[in-house]
Amino acid sequence: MQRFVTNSETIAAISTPPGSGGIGVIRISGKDALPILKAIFIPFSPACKYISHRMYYGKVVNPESQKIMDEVLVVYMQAPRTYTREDVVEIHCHGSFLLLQSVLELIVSHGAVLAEPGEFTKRAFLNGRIDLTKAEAVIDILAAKTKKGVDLAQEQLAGALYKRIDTIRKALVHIRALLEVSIDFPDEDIEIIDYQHHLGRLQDDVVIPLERLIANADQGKVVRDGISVVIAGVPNVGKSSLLNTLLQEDRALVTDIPGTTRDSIEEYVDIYGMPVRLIDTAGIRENADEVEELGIKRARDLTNSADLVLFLYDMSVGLGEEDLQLFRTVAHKPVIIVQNKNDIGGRDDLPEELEGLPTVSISAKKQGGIDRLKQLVFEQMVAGDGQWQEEGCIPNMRHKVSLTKALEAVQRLKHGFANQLTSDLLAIDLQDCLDHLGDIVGETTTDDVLDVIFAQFCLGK
Ligand SMILES: Nc1nc2c(ncn2[C@@H]2O[C@H](COP(=O)(O)OP(=O)(O)OP(=O)(O)O)[C@@H](O)[C@H]2O)c(=O)[nH]1
Ligand SMILES: [Mg+2]
Repeated sequence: MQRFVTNSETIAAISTPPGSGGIGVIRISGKDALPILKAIFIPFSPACKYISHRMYYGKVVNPESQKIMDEVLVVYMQAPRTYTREDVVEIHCHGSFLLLQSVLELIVSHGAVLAEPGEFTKRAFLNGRIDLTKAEAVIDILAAKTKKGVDLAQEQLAGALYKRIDTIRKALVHIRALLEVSIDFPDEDIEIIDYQHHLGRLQDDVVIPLERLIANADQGKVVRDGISVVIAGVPNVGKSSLLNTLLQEDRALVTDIPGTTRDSIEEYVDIYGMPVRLIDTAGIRENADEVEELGIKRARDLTNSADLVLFLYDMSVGLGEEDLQLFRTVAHKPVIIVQNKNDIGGRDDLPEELEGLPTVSISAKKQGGIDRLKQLVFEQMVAGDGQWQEEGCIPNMRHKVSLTKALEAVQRLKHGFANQLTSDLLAIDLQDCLDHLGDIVGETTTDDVLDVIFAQFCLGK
């Protein structure tokens, strides 16, 4: 099913980020893009013929006041070889935000409407240029926090997920075609439905690929969204020093006074290409003052919701009773034991309670053992068989919901085949499965879901 935009207005927006830069780009899309350009742009070369995909140099002039607004480069791109598949014009102005705003106002006064966030990409989707997984990949590329995130989003933009879904759908459509033959000739006295054969095909071509994609979504979630890692420990063990070392910047205050960090501090760090939300917390101890107590409460809450805890203690003084008490409050979480201050010696033997846990000895101050620590964090993040890494394909949570529903439908379908139900009954579950797969690529997705997806975009994209 192909969707088409009906009654589409010409839209315009500033497509470069807010703030000032060397240049700023205004994008216009729709049937009036070129007439609007001609109304406000005067080319320096009289030979300018607005050949598609060619840049022209000239000035933007307000036709009423004759005021010159900027010297610009413009490009007209004729439909359908454009981002939206409509006529598109880009005006490359100087990068002042106020200037861009006034040029945009001029464009609007000539008949364009301001684009909603994501509206250019939405039109690309509605005009059939990209499927929904690719549109979402554009969001992911814009939002990616690490190189790895960009790589994965690019795979999706190149159609990695779409192709897998499409292969599954083709298998189902093939079975549906065979079923339809038997619906058309119900009175023929031959057994047209080869139940056993279909069962095998469903298992190999539909169930197994769906299960793999769902597993990828679970395991790969960390690459997409990152994980939160809390640094926990009693006061003065070097939590803030570790945050600074991992960030390679003096972000948190470090002093030898216990209780320095009163409120939690969060920063993103890149660990082998994975986004990690690293949180330094107030040292947890008894008998803290009122303000510190609030920080400690927050530290406990953050630790409880973290994906991974770095439990830090000072190995130069050894693991004390206070450390052990704190450890017991985090022991139910995935934990890495971090023995800090190894530059001033100490003992690295651990009580039985902590044995067998991933452990690393470091010096936050002298930056020793940090690579080993990063490695341990990375291993915790990518636990599992790492299949998604090979496949380069990680469905997001929206996809996962639809994949799971599709899998449920195909399980019912298998049940139907096993019980040799009639073809018209089988066709219901089969269609159900196809519909859920259609949701992923955007063919059967409802308008309100589409609105939610495209609302995640920034303006001008
Ligand atoms: N020798 C040595 N000193 C360290 C190391 N890491 C931290 N320190 C020192 O230990 C003291 C406390 O460090 P912080 O990073 O402020 O410790 P913290 O755990 O954040 O302390 P609170 O915020 O008070 O809970 C400072 O004087 C640091 O310089 C280390 O690896 N080796
Ligand atoms: Mg601190």
